[in-house]
Amino acid sequence: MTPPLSWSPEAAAARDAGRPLVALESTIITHGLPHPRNLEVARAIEATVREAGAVPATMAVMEGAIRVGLTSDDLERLAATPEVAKLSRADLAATLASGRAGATTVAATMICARLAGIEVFATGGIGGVHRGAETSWDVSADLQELARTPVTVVAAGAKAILDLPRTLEVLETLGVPVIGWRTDDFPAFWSRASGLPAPLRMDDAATVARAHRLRGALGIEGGQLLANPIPPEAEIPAATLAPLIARAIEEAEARGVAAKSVTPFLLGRILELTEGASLEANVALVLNNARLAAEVAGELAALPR
Ligand code: PSU
Repeated sequence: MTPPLSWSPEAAAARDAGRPLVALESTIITHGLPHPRNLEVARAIEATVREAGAVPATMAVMEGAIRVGLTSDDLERLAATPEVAKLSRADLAATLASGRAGATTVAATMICARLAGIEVFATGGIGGVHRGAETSWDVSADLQELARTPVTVVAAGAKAILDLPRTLEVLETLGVPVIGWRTDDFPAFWSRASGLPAPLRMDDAATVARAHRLRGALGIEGGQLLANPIPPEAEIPAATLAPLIARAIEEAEARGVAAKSVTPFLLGRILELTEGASLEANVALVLNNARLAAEVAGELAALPR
């Protein structure tokens, strides 16, 4: 059985012409951003990739196929559909088999990108080790996927709602290269710095692209996390956010929010508690990541396979 990939005309044309492609996820649209802003932002992310010289391929599951690139109508439909499944490695095949629609998380988007031959993917922030994971065992499948699937993920670090020191520990254990983009400090999503050192640092996209290909050549499985700090003018200082994050986590615990619902719940509460400021920061950092991913994709397209 061949993987059921369904390419958009734009993405297929780019593939056939050997143009640089950037994979994008759909969970950020369905679970990360509020409707109707989610549609506007999804379009802005795609436009940013195009302006930076690459072609966007937003991934989603629809009608039994993995969509590699969504048409404008598909994107509109997905952004407006409530209760879309949030797909990771565990449920990707099952959802395809059922014919139901699903949005791809970082983990699932990496799998789809690899199947489509796309080496770089832009998102907001990866999932990681949740605070209190020593009792809840809540660790995002995104971390394991980075260890297994050869895709370079451009993100503003891991979301600041997480336990960032433990997230970095797990990435180290799994052998995932965590590369600070023009920074020595691991970014904290809405804030530029977490106060934790980024294990690696790179300052030019050509080196990121070469390192990606070299991992493959060396037979080292897995991808890379390119940690790109939010632009300075858009950041929210970590000290402003800390008490709001703590409050949102307390509320999640009190309400018994668990598993896949934790991240969307916390993002939603922090949006309310910051009176929308966290959303503007989230948008700014995603667009920033889309631009950098397009640059890396351009460098990858220039390298021999
Ligand atoms: N980046 C954002 N917003 C999001 C996400 C990423 O700016 O909502 C999504 C990604 O799909 C990521 C998921 O895989 O959050 C993490 O969810 P969890 O912690 O349940 O693994």
